[in-house]
Amino acid sequence: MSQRTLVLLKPDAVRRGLIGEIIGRIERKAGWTISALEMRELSQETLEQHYGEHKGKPFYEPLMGFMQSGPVVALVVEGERVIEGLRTLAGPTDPIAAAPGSIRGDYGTIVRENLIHASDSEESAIREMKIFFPGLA
Ligand code: RTP
Ligand code: MG
Repeated sequence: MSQRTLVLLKPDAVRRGLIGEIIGRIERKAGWTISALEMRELSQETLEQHYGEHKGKPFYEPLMGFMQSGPVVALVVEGERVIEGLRTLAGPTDPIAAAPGSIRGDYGTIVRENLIHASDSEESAIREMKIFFPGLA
């Protein structure tokens, strides 16, 4: 089942020079392709749309600040079961709980600065792709 998902390489990944490493892992998965890619800084409005489900939680404001601490790389990735697959490749939210071999498990230690976002469902993917790539068919 071919799907599309929205991925963000968070500001820590960009700052630490891990763009190539992370995109390389995605590209090496059989049959997955990158169908859109852009580096950009995120406005408060864009972030509120993206992370609105977390508004009011204790980590929300620090998350907003972190996500605006530098540019991110936004991508749409397309391929077989890519929504579940990218969540697996990223690993759990807490990098210390993430297995080595996953992106968060290999490179992260801090929950907030966990390198990558990937849509968590088909519904989220459609919603998030519209936020970051409104022109995408
Ligand atoms: P994401 O949405 O970024 O792909 O991450 P996720 O689904 O694994 O985790 P989620 O619960 O949606 O949380 C969104 C992001 O907020 C930061 N966070 N900080 N306790 C904390 O300090 C905390 N909890 C979450 C992380 O950057 C997390 O990825
Ligand atoms: Mg999430």
